[in-house]
Amino acid sequence: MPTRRFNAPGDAALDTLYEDIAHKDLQPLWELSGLLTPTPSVKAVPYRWSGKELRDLGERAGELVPIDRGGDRRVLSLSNPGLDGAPYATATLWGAVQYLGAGETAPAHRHTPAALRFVLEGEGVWTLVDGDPLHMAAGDLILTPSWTWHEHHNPGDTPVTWFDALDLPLVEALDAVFFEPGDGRTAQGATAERSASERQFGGGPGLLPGGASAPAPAHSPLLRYRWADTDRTLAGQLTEPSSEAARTGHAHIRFADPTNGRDVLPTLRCEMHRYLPGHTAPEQRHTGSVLIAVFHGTGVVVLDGVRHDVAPGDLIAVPSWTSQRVLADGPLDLFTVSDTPVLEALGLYRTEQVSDPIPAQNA
Ligand code: 1HN
Repeated sequence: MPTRRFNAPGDAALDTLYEDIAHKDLQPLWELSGLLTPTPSVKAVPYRWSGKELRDLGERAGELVPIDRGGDRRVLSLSNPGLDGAPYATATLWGAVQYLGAGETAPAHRHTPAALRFVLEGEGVWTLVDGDPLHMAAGDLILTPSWTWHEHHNPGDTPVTWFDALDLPLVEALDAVFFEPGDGRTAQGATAERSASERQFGGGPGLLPGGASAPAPAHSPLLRYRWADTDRTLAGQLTEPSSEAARTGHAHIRFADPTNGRDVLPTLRCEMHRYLPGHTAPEQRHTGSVLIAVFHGTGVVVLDGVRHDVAPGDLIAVPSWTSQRVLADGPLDLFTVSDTPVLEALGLYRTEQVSDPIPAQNA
């Protein structure tokens, strides 16, 4: 029941009106407050999960919990302390670590929420996306777009852990979640060194298949972005004297659909950042939320003025309109995934510089 503000005590006619309104499942706007806030009212809080703890707990789950227990995925979801126990990292983003033991298989299924994987360490796992085997090694980005079949295989003799991100909370809020399990059979046989998607769309910079273009899917047709390419591009930005990256000490790339430059998935933007000590990237905030996976290096991520020491494997939730700046001890490589394409498409993306770009020195 809204708090009443305008009726005088004992006004029986008004009391009856309010009761009748409530009885008809209506609410008077003039009694509601807190709907239109001057800036976003965000429930999720800025938060860091420790990579070491995520690894330890994943390993223990690997020993104690069989892979087929619940959804055929051994996944620890990031549950933001501001979200009342929901298994969501922010209002719109699911984040998790997934642990696949030596010799294990996570069988095929598909769902409308889109997913991506960023490999934090190790290699040797294959994810098949609509039957196309994609090898996963440290630093690789692997896409499993909406409604594509996907299954994971670890034929090696060491467990592999990776970071999963999905737009599940967003798709759930839109009442658009569909899920279909596979038939339980998993793919067998040899896997190609380069996936079909890479052979067609990852041949080389600016080289795309000729001929009439097929109707474009809503996602990138390139499904694996290799670390060697990402690393070389970041290093190239920093060594090119005329680049903004060289001037600021902050290189960043956006993973894009090679056919049109758009984001890799309609709902999710992926980026890789390399910060050097003393860089001058400004403190800023923007609408929409971000998850950060720390890949290489150590430093501090300052969120709404609170310092979070970071190390490889750490995962960080940056809710909407949280001010953010990064301090690097040495080269610091951060993978980020955000819902920015959604905010941009809806005309809701806003950004604000919070302070002057002074060199970001770590204490
Ligand atoms: C999923 O399908 C995977 O396929 C991982 O690896 C995490 C979290 C929620 C819903 C589906 C996967 C997931 C998921």
